[in-house]
Amino acid sequence: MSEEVSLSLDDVRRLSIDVLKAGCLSSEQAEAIAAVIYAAQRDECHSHGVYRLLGCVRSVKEGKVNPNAVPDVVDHAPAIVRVDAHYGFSPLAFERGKPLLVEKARKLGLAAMAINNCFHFSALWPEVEAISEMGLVALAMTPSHSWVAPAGGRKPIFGTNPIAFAWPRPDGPPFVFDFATSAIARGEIELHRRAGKAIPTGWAIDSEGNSTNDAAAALAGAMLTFGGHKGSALSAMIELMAGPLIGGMTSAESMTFDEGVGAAPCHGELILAFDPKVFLGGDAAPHVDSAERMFESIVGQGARLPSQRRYEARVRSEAHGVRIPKTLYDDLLTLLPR
Ligand code: NDP
Ligand code: PYC
Repeated sequence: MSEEVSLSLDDVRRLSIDVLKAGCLSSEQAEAIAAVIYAAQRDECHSHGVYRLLGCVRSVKEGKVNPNAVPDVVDHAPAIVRVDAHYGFSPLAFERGKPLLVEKARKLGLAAMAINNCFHFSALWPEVEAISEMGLVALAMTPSHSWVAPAGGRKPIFGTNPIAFAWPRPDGPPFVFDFATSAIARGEIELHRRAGKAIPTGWAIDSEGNSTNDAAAALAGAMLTFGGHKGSALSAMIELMAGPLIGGMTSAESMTFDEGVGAAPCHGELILAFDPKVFLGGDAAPHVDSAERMFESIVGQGARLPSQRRYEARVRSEAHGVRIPKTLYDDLLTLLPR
């Protein structure tokens, strides 16, 4: 078993902010980024927790990211908010645009937020969860870099393209799912490589197009979509809706823009918010009840809801803090001023 370090959640927040500020990010950028990294580490989403600090700092050092970017929020159309992230990271752009998105969704029943020109490294669930905490249903999607082969092909053209959904519930945290349309997030393969662990069959092929269990060969080859042609079609939809539809780069264009420096992907993100009260008019209670009956019939047969593991991890981390590999902790310490 590899050595681990125990951290309190306050340590995680402080370490994240210190590393990001030492990496030259403005206080506002650093705090918005640290908030999503903190949430991911707390919920034991290791591929998007403090590990991501390494990539954020590298992306700034490579000169691609604007570390002082101040996003502009534009009231573009009755149902559309646009946020220009000005080549900063996405979390601050999301934070700045969210109030107008929520206001529009409450007024019209359905509103969209298009974020453009952002570097994107984070899990999407903190965003949809935040919108659902305001009583709205939310859907978010984003491309990444072209790492994933389409079903039936061998050359990477799609990103790992996550899609996340949240549904508010009356007596507890929302129903949330959030997954890559590749078989697994690329960050998870990177963590396997760091730990010297084999990856399961079905995640990726090597650069010759053969199935591989070697994480490094997978990262050099092509990742595979989840569910064959179904994940492939969903991934194409995300490329289109969070790419050309909003005037953003596709994953292939983001990869070209990167020029091989290995920065976080740069593109856009699409977030949709729906207000059930506007859809339903008068009394929403029967519809809330029917959703709750569906959740009951899932858990009632011993299946679990997506995010249940995450919510359990949250309670555990809030009580006991978190543990991260010592090798990762040591790598993070090298980014702090001596
Ligand atoms: P997983 O394949 O682990 O799927 C995650 C989702 O499925 C979660 O909602 C999870 O809930 C749920 N889930 C897992 N197992 C079960 C089960 N047995 N029953 C019910 N639900 C289950 O994650 P991925 O590797 O696909 O993605 C991980 C993260 O990577 C996501 O947060 C995503 O946003 C992020 N990502 C970000 C990208 C970007 O460009 N910014 C690109 C790609 C991924 P739970 O958490 O409770 O286990
Ligand atoms: O894990 O696939 C991934 C990923 C890409 C961008 C951010 N996370």
